[in-house]
Amino acid sequence: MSAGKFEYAPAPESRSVVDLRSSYGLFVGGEFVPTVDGRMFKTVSPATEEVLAEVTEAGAEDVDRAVRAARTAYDSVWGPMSGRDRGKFLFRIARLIQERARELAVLESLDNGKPIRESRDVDIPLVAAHFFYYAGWADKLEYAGFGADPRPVGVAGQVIPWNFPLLMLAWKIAPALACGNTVVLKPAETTPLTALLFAEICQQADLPPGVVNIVTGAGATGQAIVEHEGVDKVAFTGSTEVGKAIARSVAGTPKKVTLELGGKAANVVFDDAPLDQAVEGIVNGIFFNQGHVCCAGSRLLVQENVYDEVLDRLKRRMATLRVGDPLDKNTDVGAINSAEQLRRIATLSEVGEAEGAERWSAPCELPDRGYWFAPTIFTGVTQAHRIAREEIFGPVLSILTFRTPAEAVEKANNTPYGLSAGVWTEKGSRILWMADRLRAGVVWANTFNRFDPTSPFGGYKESGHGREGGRHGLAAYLQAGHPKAGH
Ligand code: TAP
Repeated sequence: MSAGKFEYAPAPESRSVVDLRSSYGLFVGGEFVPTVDGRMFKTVSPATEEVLAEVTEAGAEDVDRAVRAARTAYDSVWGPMSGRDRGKFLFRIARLIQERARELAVLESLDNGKPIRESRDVDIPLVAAHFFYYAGWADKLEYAGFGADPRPVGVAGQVIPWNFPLLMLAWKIAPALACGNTVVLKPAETTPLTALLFAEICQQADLPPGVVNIVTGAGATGQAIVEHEGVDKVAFTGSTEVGKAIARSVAGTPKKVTLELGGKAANVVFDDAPLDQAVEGIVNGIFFNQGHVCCAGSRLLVQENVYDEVLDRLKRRMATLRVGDPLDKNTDVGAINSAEQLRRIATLSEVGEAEGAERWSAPCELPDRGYWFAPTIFTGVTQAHRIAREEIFGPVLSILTFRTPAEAVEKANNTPYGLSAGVWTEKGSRILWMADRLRAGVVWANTFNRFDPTSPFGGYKESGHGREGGRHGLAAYLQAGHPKAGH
């Protein structure tokens, strides 16, 4: 963390790679178009509160236009197209993402607030990797284990959050298109810009008009997509609260639905773990992307006999984290995505103190403008505390202790969520023992926040249902149900 006062000095050479327009239309039927009623909203840089661009706010009529464009493209071009040809388009998109990687990374950091090192080295390479991976499946679907003649679902309505804007888009669009579906996607209100740049990439790739439609807006726009009768499949990533509302609204309709929701992952450190490596994993688990990560390791469970040592090393490591300008390549922790999210993090942290947990942050001054929150840990946390139960979705870690592996499992599973977990130990047998018992879709061993397009990702319990990524991720976009055993 930088010791001195942070001063925001834009990095002009980085920023100049982005050709920002002052306003953006919706991307419907292969063109940028205005909304029916001309309503617009502003998207700001969370690091400076500067307005980056104006974006159109789609209403129900605009969504209807996008769904019709998607249907026409599905019936006339994309549905009938061979998998081999669809794959060629996806490979072309993947290559264009690589070619325009720097521009995409800078724009992502500007609009989202995440450090450029992360958008450059993690988000955008993973976006390209997703398109490459699913491009490879497009002409091999009959070998994916869904029967001899797998069929697409039709038009997919996709609604995504703001924490990994372009990566969540890739997780949604790449498998949908590979399977022969067309899409209407809504990015989050606070991070629409990389989705709109992606729309330009679709044009550049000569993707047939209407195969990808991007409609910007707020929650009501998402709801209009979910409720549209012309949508065959709903894919949602976001909060458990909105996910439950979506599940209720599609119940009784023929729509297929996948929900990727919240999390409150346990990161479990045993006394035999390589502690320096574990501390890196703890820091990565909760401070990566400002903790705006559904699978963040937000509950640290440390074996009691190494608690003092782990805490000491963690505090020393936190004192070296640099918080500040997302476009600075030395920044470790960027800006909180919005004023609203900052309020939520601050409120829950105050609740943590009021309920008796002890709060600690390394000394650090934060900028006056923009949305910032110093990396924070809480000790003396009990399982009853709200900071141990609720998703904070920010750089705030709740630390608990345990004595035995059985107690670690019980505490780790004591949550309505079940998206991910981490285990740190030298013992291979203990990793397998824990992985068998942890009720989480992903269990990382001696690492954390590792993603790969070949690996399925998704939750147990209130973290949602369905899997994205890997061969399993194709199931959501095909008429057939589950992968057949033995494939
Ligand atoms: P939400 O508030 O749920 O928003 C997600 C998306 O849904 C946004 O595009 C939002 O639009 C839209 N939306 C809001 N109300 C809607 C409604 N009634 N009907 C349809 N769409 C609606 O979540 P968020 O705050 O953006 O994201 C944080 C949450 O996402 C966290 O809980 C996090 O754990 C979860 N998340 C989960 C995963 C996975 S893979 N499980 C990955 C990333 C994030 P606006 O942006 O305009 O509000």
